[in-house]
Amino acid sequence: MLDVVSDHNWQYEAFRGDVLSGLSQAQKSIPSRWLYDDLGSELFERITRLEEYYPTRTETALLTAHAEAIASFSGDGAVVLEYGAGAGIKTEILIAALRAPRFYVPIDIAADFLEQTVARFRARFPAVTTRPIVADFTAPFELPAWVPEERRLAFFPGSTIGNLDASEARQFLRRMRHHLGCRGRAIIGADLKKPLDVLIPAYDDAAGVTAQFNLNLLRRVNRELGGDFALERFVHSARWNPAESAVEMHLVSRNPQTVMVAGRRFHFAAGESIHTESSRKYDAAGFEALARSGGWRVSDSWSDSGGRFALFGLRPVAS
Ligand code: AVJ
Repeated sequence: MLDVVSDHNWQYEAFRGDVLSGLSQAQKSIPSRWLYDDLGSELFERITRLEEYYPTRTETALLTAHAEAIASFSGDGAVVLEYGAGAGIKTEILIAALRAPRFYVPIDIAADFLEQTVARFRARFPAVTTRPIVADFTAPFELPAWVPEERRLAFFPGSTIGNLDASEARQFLRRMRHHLGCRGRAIIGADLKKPLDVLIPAYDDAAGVTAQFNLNLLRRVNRELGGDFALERFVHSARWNPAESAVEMHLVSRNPQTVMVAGRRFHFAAGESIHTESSRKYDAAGFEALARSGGWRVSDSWSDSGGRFALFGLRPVAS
C-alpha cells in the first residue's frame, strides 16, 4: 500500500516538473512517456490495429517469420529481460520461439500492469520462471541478484528506442550492456526510414485515433495537474523533422490563448505548438552507429521485404 502511495506522489511530482518546465521552453514540449495513462494506453492499442500504422503488425510478422534464426541467435536457456513490458503478443511469440528459455523478467514502472503481464506469462509458459522488476528503465538501476548471470537476452521491441534522443538512446544501450555482461545478447526493434506518404499517415490516421491519443495528454494535464486546456482549441499535427530523422507529434494552438496549469499561466500564440513526441526512423548504418556508441555491434538483422521495420540482433563489443 505504502509503495503505491509513494509511487503515486513520485509520479505526480515528476509529471508536474516535466510539464511546467516543458511549457516554459521557447519550443514548448512535454515528454512522450506521459502519453500513456489508462486512456492513452487504450488509444495506443487502437493505433496498433489501424491500417495506416504498419510498425506493430510488421514487427510481429518478423518475429514469426524469423523464429528459427532468432532462436539460434539467442541460444538455449535464455534469460529474457524485457525493457518496458508493453509488448504483449510480441514477447509471447519470442518466448514460444526460443529453445528452453529459463527466465522471463519484464521490467516496467507500471506495477499493476506488470502484475497482469506476469499472470499471463506464468499461465502460458509454466516451464519459464517469470519474475518482474518494477523500475524505470530510462533511469539507472541495478538488476537484483536473483537474475541468473548466464545467457541474458534483452528484448526491446516496438521501436521504443526511437522515442529517445541520441544521447538518451546511447545511455540506455550502455545500461543494457552493463546489465547483460560481455556474453549477453539483445534484440531491438527499430522503425526504418521510408517515404513520407507512408510515414505521415501512420501518425495522422484518417479515423483520428492518433489525434485523440495526442490530445489526451492535455486531458491528463487538466485532470492530474489542475489545468484548463480547452481541447477544441488545439489540433494534432504530425511532421517530419529531417535533421532528427523523426516524425514529430505536435499539438498546435488554433488561436492566441492563455492556459493555466498548476496555478501557473502559459501563453500560446496562434499556430504555436507543444512538441509531444519524436519517433526516430533509422537506416542500417545509422542504427549500427547508435549501437556502437552504446557498446554493441549489430551481428544479425531481420527485416520485411518492404524494408519497413527491422529487428536488430546485438552482441557486446569486446571492452
Ligand atoms: C511508442 C514507439 C511504439 O513512436 O511509433 C504511435 C508511439 N505515437 N503513434 C511510435 C506512437 C504515435 C509509438 N511507439
